[in-house]
Amino acid sequence: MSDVFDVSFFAGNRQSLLRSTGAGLVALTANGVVQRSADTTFVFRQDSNFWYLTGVDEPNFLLVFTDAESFLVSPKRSAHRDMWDGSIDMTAIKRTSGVDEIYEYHDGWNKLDRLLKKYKKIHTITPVDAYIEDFGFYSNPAKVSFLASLAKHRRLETVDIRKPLARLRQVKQPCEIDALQRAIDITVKSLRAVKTGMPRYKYEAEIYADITRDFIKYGATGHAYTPIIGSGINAATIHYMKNNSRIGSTDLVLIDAGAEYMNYSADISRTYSLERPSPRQRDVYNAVMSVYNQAKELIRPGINMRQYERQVDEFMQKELVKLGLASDITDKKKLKKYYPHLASHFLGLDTHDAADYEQALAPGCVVTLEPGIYIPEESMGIRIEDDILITDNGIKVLSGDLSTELY
Ligand SMILES: [Mn+2]
Repeated sequence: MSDVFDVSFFAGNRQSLLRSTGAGLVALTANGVVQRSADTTFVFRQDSNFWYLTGVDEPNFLLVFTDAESFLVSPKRSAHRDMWDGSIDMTAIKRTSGVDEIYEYHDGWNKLDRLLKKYKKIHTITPVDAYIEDFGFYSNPAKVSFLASLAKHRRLETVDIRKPLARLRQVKQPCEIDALQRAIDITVKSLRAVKTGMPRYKYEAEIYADITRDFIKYGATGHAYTPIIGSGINAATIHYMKNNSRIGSTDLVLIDAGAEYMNYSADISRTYSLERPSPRQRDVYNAVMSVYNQAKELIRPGINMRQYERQVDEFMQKELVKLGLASDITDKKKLKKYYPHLASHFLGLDTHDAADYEQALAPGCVVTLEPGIYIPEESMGIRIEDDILITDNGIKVLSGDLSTELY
Protein backbone atom coordinates (compact mmCIF):
# COMPACT_ATOMS: atom_id res chain seq x y z
CA MET A 1 0.00 0.00 0.00
CA SER A 2 2.88 2.30 0.64
CA ASP A 3 6.52 2.39 1.48
CA VAL A 4 5.69 3.52 5.03
CA PHE A 5 3.36 0.86 6.42
CA ASP A 6 3.27 -2.86 5.89
CA VAL A 7 1.10 -5.69 7.13
CA SER A 8 3.16 -6.23 10.31
CA PHE A 9 2.04 -2.84 11.63
CA PHE A 10 -1.70 -3.59 11.41
CA ALA A 11 -1.43 -7.24 12.49
CA GLY A 12 0.85 -6.15 15.34
CA ASN A 13 -1.66 -3.54 16.50
CA ARG A 14 -4.39 -6.20 16.67
CA GLN A 15 -2.11 -8.42 18.76
CA SER A 16 -1.19 -5.53 21.09
CA LEU A 17 -4.85 -4.73 21.60
CA LEU A 18 -5.70 -8.34 22.50
CA ARG A 19 -2.76 -8.46 24.92
CA SER A 20 -3.52 -5.14 26.63
CA THR A 21 -7.26 -5.79 27.05
CA GLY A 22 -7.37 -9.57 27.48
CA ALA A 23 -10.26 -9.41 25.02
CA GLY A 24 -11.68 -12.64 23.57
CA LEU A 25 -13.61 -11.23 20.62
CA VAL A 26 -13.07 -7.80 19.10
CA ALA A 27 -15.28 -6.36 16.36
CA LEU A 28 -15.43 -2.87 15.01
CA THR A 29 -16.78 -1.07 12.02
CA ALA A 30 -15.28 1.25 9.45
CA ASN A 31 -16.84 4.66 9.01
CA GLY A 32 -19.73 5.12 6.61
CA VAL A 33 -20.06 7.66 3.84
CA VAL A 34 -22.13 10.72 4.77
CA GLN A 35 -24.55 12.58 2.52
CA ARG A 36 -23.58 16.11 1.47
CA SER A 37 -26.49 17.03 -0.85
CA ALA A 38 -29.03 14.93 -2.75
CA ASP A 39 -26.84 12.12 -4.10
CA THR A 40 -23.46 13.72 -3.37
CA THR A 41 -21.31 12.82 -0.39
CA PHE A 42 -18.64 14.34 1.84
CA VAL A 43 -15.15 13.08 1.09
CA PHE A 44 -14.76 9.77 2.92
CA ARG A 45 -12.34 9.63 5.85
CA GLN A 46 -11.74 6.31 7.57
CA ASP A 47 -12.28 5.91 11.32
CA SER A 48 -8.78 6.28 12.82
CA ASN A 49 -9.07 3.25 15.10
CA PHE A 50 -10.35 1.06 12.28
CA TRP A 51 -7.46 2.15 10.07
CA TYR A 52 -4.94 1.57 12.87
CA LEU A 53 -6.10 -2.05 13.08
CA THR A 54 -6.57 -2.78 9.34
CA GLY A 55 -4.99 -0.20 7.03
CA VAL A 56 -8.24 -0.35 5.06
CA ASP A 57 -9.46 2.95 3.65
CA GLU A 58 -12.84 1.71 2.36
CA PRO A 59 -16.19 2.48 4.01
CA ASN A 60 -18.57 0.03 5.75
CA PHE A 61 -16.18 -2.88 6.28
CA LEU A 62 -16.33 -4.79 9.53
CA LEU A 63 -13.27 -6.13 11.33
CA VAL A 64 -13.60 -9.21 13.58
CA PHE A 65 -10.75 -10.91 15.39
CA THR A 66 -9.82 -13.22 18.26
CA ASP A 67 -6.42 -14.64 19.12
CA ALA A 68 -7.21 -17.58 16.80
CA GLU A 69 -8.51 -15.82 13.70
CA SER A 70 -9.19 -12.52 12.01
CA PHE A 71 -11.49 -11.54 9.17
CA LEU A 72 -13.10 -8.62 7.42
CA VAL A 73 -16.73 -8.52 6.33
CA SER A 74 -17.25 -6.59 3.13
CA PRO A 75 -20.23 -4.28 2.69
CA LYS A 76 -23.14 -5.35 0.50
CA ARG A 77 -22.07 -4.90 -3.12
CA SER A 78 -23.84 -5.15 -6.44
CA ALA A 79 -22.78 -5.08 -10.06
CA HIS A 80 -24.66 -1.79 -10.35
CA ARG A 81 -22.75 -0.12 -7.46
CA ASP A 82 -19.44 -1.48 -8.73
CA MET A 83 -20.13 0.07 -12.10
CA TRP A 84 -20.72 3.50 -10.59
CA ASP A 85 -18.18 3.50 -7.75
CA GLY A 86 -15.55 1.10 -9.08
CA SER A 87 -14.92 -2.30 -7.57
CA ILE A 88 -12.90 -2.86 -4.41
CA ASP A 89 -9.56 -4.62 -4.72
CA MET A 90 -10.10 -7.43 -2.16
CA THR A 91 -6.68 -8.98 -2.80
CA ALA A 92 -4.95 -5.71 -1.90
CA ILE A 93 -7.10 -5.33 1.22
CA LYS A 94 -6.26 -8.84 2.36
CA ARG A 95 -2.55 -8.27 1.76
CA THR A 96 -2.44 -4.90 3.56
CA SER A 97 -4.52 -5.84 6.56
CA GLY A 98 -3.11 -9.36 7.00
CA VAL A 99 -6.50 -10.79 8.01
CA ASP A 100 -7.05 -14.49 7.37
CA GLU A 101 -10.16 -14.01 5.29
CA ILE A 102 -12.51 -11.50 3.71
CA TYR A 103 -16.14 -12.66 3.74
CA GLU A 104 -18.94 -11.25 1.70
CA TYR A 105 -21.64 -9.55 3.77
CA HIS A 106 -24.05 -12.43 4.57
CA ASP A 107 -21.40 -15.11 5.14
CA GLY A 108 -19.44 -12.72 7.34
CA TRP A 109 -22.42 -11.84 9.51
CA ASN A 110 -23.36 -15.52 9.87
CA LYS A 111 -19.86 -16.20 11.09
CA LEU A 112 -19.90 -13.26 13.48
CA ASP A 113 -23.29 -14.32 14.87
CA ARG A 114 -21.89 -17.78 15.65
CA LEU A 115 -18.86 -16.25 17.40
CA LEU A 116 -21.07 -13.93 19.46
CA LYS A 117 -23.09 -16.93 20.73
CA LYS A 118 -19.85 -18.53 21.81
CA TYR A 119 -18.11 -15.51 23.42
CA LYS A 120 -21.21 -13.75 24.88
CA LYS A 121 -19.09 -10.60 25.10
CA ILE A 122 -17.95 -8.21 22.40
CA HIS A 123 -15.07 -5.74 22.68
CA THR A 124 -15.82 -2.79 20.44
CA ILE A 125 -15.87 0.99 20.40
CA THR A 126 -19.15 2.15 21.83
CA PRO A 127 -20.52 5.08 19.83
CA VAL A 128 -20.50 8.65 21.08
CA ASP A 129 -23.74 10.65 20.94
CA ALA A 130 -25.22 11.22 17.48
CA TYR A 131 -24.93 14.97 18.10
CA ILE A 132 -21.80 16.11 19.93
CA GLU A 133 -22.86 19.20 21.82
CA ASP A 134 -19.33 20.48 22.59
CA PHE A 135 -18.31 20.57 18.93
CA GLY A 136 -21.72 21.27 17.40
CA PHE A 137 -21.56 18.45 14.86
CA TYR A 138 -22.93 14.96 14.21
CA SER A 139 -20.80 11.85 14.65
CA ASN A 140 -20.36 9.21 11.96
CA PRO A 141 -23.44 6.93 12.16
CA ALA A 142 -21.65 3.64 11.37
CA LYS A 143 -21.03 2.61 15.00
CA VAL A 144 -24.66 3.15 16.00
CA SER A 145 -25.79 1.07 13.01
CA PHE A 146 -23.37 -1.69 13.90
CA LEU A 147 -24.56 -1.87 17.52
CA ALA A 148 -28.18 -1.87 16.32
CA SER A 149 -27.39 -4.92 14.18
CA LEU A 150 -26.22 -6.73 17.32
CA ALA A 151 -29.51 -6.11 19.15
CA LYS A 152 -30.80 -9.63 18.34
CA HIS A 153 -28.13 -11.03 20.69
CA ARG A 154 -30.12 -10.09 23.75
CA ARG A 155 -27.71 -10.94 26.52
CA LEU A 156 -24.57 -9.81 24.71
CA GLU A 157 -22.24 -7.78 26.90
CA THR A 158 -20.41 -4.86 25.25
CA VAL A 159 -16.97 -3.76 26.45
CA ASP A 160 -15.58 -0.43 25.27
CA ILE A 161 -12.01 -0.51 23.95
CA ARG A 162 -11.67 3.20 23.21
CA LYS A 163 -9.29 3.86 26.09
CA PRO A 164 -6.88 0.93 25.68
CA LEU A 165 -6.72 1.75 21.97
CA ALA A 166 -5.93 5.36 22.80
CA ARG A 167 -3.08 4.24 25.05
CA LEU A 168 -1.63 2.15 22.22
CA ARG A 169 -1.97 4.97 19.69
CA GLN A 170 -0.41 7.46 22.08
CA VAL A 171 3.05 5.88 21.67
CA LYS A 172 4.02 6.02 18.01
CA GLN A 173 5.95 3.30 16.22
CA PRO A 174 8.78 4.24 13.83
CA CYS A 175 6.58 3.89 10.72
CA GLU A 176 4.02 6.24 12.26
CA ILE A 177 6.69 8.83 13.02
CA ASP A 178 7.77 8.47 9.41
CA ALA A 179 4.24 9.21 8.18
CA LEU A 180 3.90 12.15 10.57
CA GLN A 181 7.24 13.53 9.41
CA ARG A 182 6.08 13.36 5.79
CA ALA A 183 2.85 15.22 6.62
CA ILE A 184 4.91 17.78 8.54
CA ASP A 185 7.52 18.20 5.78
CA ILE A 186 4.77 18.89 3.22
CA THR A 187 3.23 21.46 5.54
CA VAL A 188 6.60 23.10 6.26
CA LYS A 189 7.37 23.38 2.55
CA SER A 190 3.97 24.92 1.83
CA LEU A 191 4.13 27.42 4.69
CA ARG A 192 7.65 28.45 3.76
CA ALA A 193 6.36 29.39 0.30
CA VAL A 194 3.54 31.38 1.91
CA LYS A 195 6.02 33.34 4.05
CA THR A 196 8.13 34.17 1.00
CA GLY A 197 5.04 35.29 -0.89
CA MET A 198 3.53 37.33 1.99
CA PRO A 199 4.00 40.82 0.46
CA ARG A 200 1.85 39.97 -2.57
CA TYR A 201 -1.16 38.45 -0.74
CA LYS A 202 -4.30 40.60 -0.71
CA TYR A 203 -6.86 38.01 0.40
CA GLU A 204 -6.82 35.18 2.94
CA ALA A 205 -8.31 33.01 0.18
CA GLU A 206 -5.13 33.34 -1.89
CA ILE A 207 -3.11 31.80 0.93
CA TYR A 208 -5.78 29.11 1.35
CA ALA A 209 -5.57 28.28 -2.36
CA ASP A 210 -1.76 28.16 -2.40
CA ILE A 211 -1.55 25.88 0.66
CA THR A 212 -4.24 23.55 -0.70
CA ARG A 213 -2.52 23.26 -4.06
CA ASP A 214 0.91 22.70 -2.50
CA PHE A 215 -0.35 20.01 -0.09
CA ILE A 216 -1.76 17.97 -2.95
CA LYS A 217 1.17 18.71 -5.26
CA TYR A 218 3.63 17.48 -2.62
CA GLY A 219 1.78 14.19 -2.08
CA ALA A 220 -0.65 14.77 0.79
CA THR A 221 -4.26 13.58 0.61
CA GLY A 222 -5.22 17.15 1.42
CA HIS A 223 -5.87 19.05 4.62
CA ALA A 224 -6.06 17.10 7.88
CA TYR A 225 -8.53 19.77 9.04
CA THR A 226 -9.97 22.97 7.64
CA PRO A 227 -7.08 25.41 7.91
CA ILE A 228 -7.32 28.73 9.67
CA ILE A 229 -6.09 31.72 7.72
CA GLY A 230 -7.06 34.70 9.83
CA SER A 231 -5.88 38.25 9.19
CA GLY A 232 -6.22 41.10 11.69
CA ILE A 233 -9.17 40.61 14.03
CA ASN A 234 -10.07 37.26 12.39
CA ALA A 235 -6.96 35.79 14.02
CA ALA A 236 -8.61 36.39 17.40
CA THR A 237 -11.38 33.90 16.52
CA ILE A 238 -9.79 30.59 17.51
CA HIS A 239 -11.63 28.46 14.95
CA TYR A 240 -12.00 31.06 12.19
CA MET A 241 -12.47 29.08 8.97
CA LYS A 242 -14.06 31.47 6.47
CA ASN A 243 -10.60 32.32 5.10
CA ASN A 244 -12.02 34.89 2.68
CA SER A 245 -11.36 38.39 4.08
CA ARG A 246 -9.22 41.08 2.53
CA ILE A 247 -5.89 41.38 4.32
CA GLY A 248 -5.04 44.86 5.64
CA SER A 249 -1.47 45.98 4.96
CA THR A 250 -0.67 46.32 8.70
CA ASP A 251 -2.46 43.07 9.65
CA LEU A 252 -0.77 40.04 11.07
CA VAL A 253 -1.97 36.82 9.42
CA LEU A 254 -2.33 33.71 11.56
CA ILE A 255 -2.09 30.46 9.60
CA ASP A 256 -2.88 27.11 11.22
CA ALA A 257 -2.65 24.27 8.72
CA GLY A 258 -1.74 20.60 8.54
CA ALA A 259 -1.35 18.23 5.62
CA GLU A 260 -2.65 14.67 5.91
CA TYR A 261 -0.39 11.84 4.76
CA MET A 262 -1.51 8.19 5.05
CA ASN A 263 -4.19 9.48 7.46
CA TYR A 264 -1.55 11.08 9.73
CA SER A 265 -1.91 14.74 10.53
CA ALA A 266 0.51 17.62 10.73
CA ASP A 267 -0.56 20.65 12.75
CA ILE A 268 1.52 23.79 12.42
CA SER A 269 0.76 27.45 13.11
CA ARG A 270 2.70 30.52 12.12
CA THR A 271 1.86 34.20 12.25
CA TYR A 272 3.22 36.38 9.45
CA SER A 273 3.35 40.09 8.80
CA LEU A 274 3.10 41.72 5.36
CA GLU A 275 5.04 44.78 6.41
CA ARG A 276 7.57 45.48 9.12
CA PRO A 277 5.60 44.75 12.33
CA SER A 278 4.71 47.56 14.75
CA PRO A 279 6.47 47.70 18.15
CA ARG A 280 3.28 46.42 19.80
CA GLN A 281 2.97 43.50 17.37
CA ARG A 282 6.63 42.68 18.12
CA ASP A 283 6.00 42.78 21.88
CA VAL A 284 3.05 40.38 21.67
CA TYR A 285 5.01 38.10 19.36
CA ASN A 286 7.97 38.11 21.76
CA ALA A 287 5.63 37.26 24.64
CA VAL A 288 4.29 34.23 22.71
CA MET A 289 7.83 33.12 21.89
CA SER A 290 8.90 33.52 25.50
CA VAL A 291 6.11 31.16 26.61
CA TYR A 292 6.96 28.84 23.70
CA ASN A 293 10.63 28.63 24.76
CA GLN A 294 9.88 28.12 28.45
CA ALA A 295 7.26 25.45 27.73
CA LYS A 296 9.63 23.65 25.34
CA GLU A 297 12.09 23.23 28.20
CA LEU A 298 9.41 21.35 30.17
CA ILE A 299 8.47 18.85 27.47
CA ARG A 300 10.47 15.78 28.42
CA PRO A 301 9.77 12.07 28.90
CA GLY A 302 8.03 11.52 32.23
CA ILE A 303 6.13 14.79 32.52
CA ASN A 304 2.46 14.84 33.37
CA MET A 305 0.50 16.89 30.84
CA ARG A 306 -1.91 18.40 33.39
CA GLN A 307 0.91 19.71 35.59
CA TYR A 308 2.71 20.95 32.49
CA GLU A 309 -0.35 22.96 31.39
CA ARG A 310 -0.59 24.61 34.80
CA GLN A 311 3.04 25.69 34.53
CA VAL A 312 2.55 27.06 31.03
CA ASP A 313 -0.46 29.02 32.35
CA GLU A 314 1.88 30.65 34.85
CA PHE A 315 4.40 31.58 32.16
CA MET A 316 1.57 33.08 30.13
CA GLN A 317 0.15 35.03 33.07
CA LYS A 318 3.49 36.77 33.62
CA GLU A 319 3.65 37.76 29.95
CA LEU A 320 0.08 39.10 30.00
CA VAL A 321 0.98 41.37 32.93
CA LYS A 322 4.07 42.65 31.06
CA LEU A 323 1.89 43.42 28.04
CA GLY A 324 -0.56 45.34 30.22
CA LEU A 325 -3.34 42.85 29.44
CA ALA A 326 -3.73 41.69 33.06
CA SER A 327 -3.09 43.65 36.25
CA ASP A 328 -1.63 40.75 38.23
CA ILE A 329 -0.46 37.19 37.72
CA THR A 330 -3.46 35.67 39.52
CA ASP A 331 -6.06 37.07 37.11
CA LYS A 332 -7.50 33.81 35.71
CA LYS A 333 -10.27 35.62 33.85
CA LYS A 334 -7.79 37.60 31.76
CA LEU A 335 -5.75 34.45 31.17
CA LYS A 336 -8.82 32.68 29.73
CA LYS A 337 -9.72 35.78 27.71
CA TYR A 338 -6.36 36.24 25.98
CA TYR A 339 -5.20 32.61 25.99
CA PRO A 340 -8.35 30.47 25.87
CA HIS A 341 -6.83 27.09 24.94
CA LEU A 342 -4.21 24.58 26.07
CA ALA A 343 -0.54 24.67 25.09
CA SER A 344 -0.36 21.10 23.77
CA HIS A 345 -2.29 18.14 22.48
CA PHE A 346 -1.28 14.74 21.14
CA LEU A 347 -0.88 14.43 17.39
CA GLY A 348 -1.26 11.37 15.16
CA LEU A 349 -4.06 9.84 13.10
CA ASP A 350 -6.35 12.43 14.63
CA THR A 351 -5.15 16.01 14.76
CA HIS A 352 -6.26 16.08 18.38
CA ASP A 353 -5.08 12.52 18.82
CA ALA A 354 -6.42 9.78 21.04
CA ALA A 355 -4.42 9.62 24.27
CA ASP A 356 -4.67 9.15 27.99
CA TYR A 357 -3.72 12.55 29.40
CA GLU A 358 -3.13 11.09 32.86
CA GLN A 359 -0.21 9.02 31.61
CA ALA A 360 3.27 10.52 31.68
CA LEU A 361 4.82 11.46 28.35
CA ALA A 362 6.82 8.52 27.00
CA PRO A 363 9.35 8.28 24.18
CA GLY A 364 7.37 7.95 20.94
CA CYS A 365 4.63 10.37 21.95
CA VAL A 366 4.10 13.27 19.57
CA VAL A 367 2.59 16.48 20.90
CA THR A 368 2.08 20.01 19.64
CA LEU A 369 3.36 23.11 21.37
CA GLU A 370 1.15 26.09 20.57
CA PRO A 371 0.99 29.08 22.84
CA GLY A 372 -1.03 32.01 21.54
CA ILE A 373 -2.27 35.43 22.57
CA TYR A 374 -5.48 36.84 21.08
CA ILE A 375 -6.45 40.51 21.53
CA PRO A 376 -9.69 41.29 19.67
CA GLU A 377 -9.67 44.93 20.89
CA GLU A 378 -6.30 45.37 19.15
CA SER A 379 -7.38 43.32 16.09
CA MET A 380 -4.66 40.74 16.45
CA GLY A 381 -3.98 37.14 17.30
CA ILE A 382 -0.61 35.41 17.37
CA ARG A 383 0.02 31.68 17.67
CA ILE A 384 3.17 29.70 17.00
CA GLU A 385 2.73 25.92 16.85
CA ASP A 386 5.25 23.15 16.33
CA ASP A 387 5.05 19.34 16.37
CA ILE A 388 7.33 17.63 18.87
CA LEU A 389 8.47 14.02 19.21
CA ILE A 390 9.42 12.78 22.67
CA THR A 391 12.68 10.85 22.44
CA ASP A 392 14.51 8.66 24.96
CA ASN A 393 16.30 11.59 26.52
CA GLY A 394 14.54 14.72 25.30
CA ILE A 395 12.65 16.01 22.31
CA LYS A 396 12.92 16.48 18.58
CA VAL A 397 11.00 19.31 16.93
CA LEU A 398 9.67 17.61 13.81
CA SER A 399 8.63 20.94 12.29
CA GLY A 400 11.86 22.65 13.36
CA ASP A 401 12.89 23.38 9.77
CA LEU A 402 10.31 26.15 9.53
CA SER A 403 11.36 29.55 10.85
CA THR A 404 9.13 31.00 13.58
CA GLU A 405 9.92 34.58 12.46
CA LEU A 406 7.08 37.06 12.10
CA TYR A 407 8.56 39.00 9.18
MN1 LIG B 1 -2.95 22.23 17.27
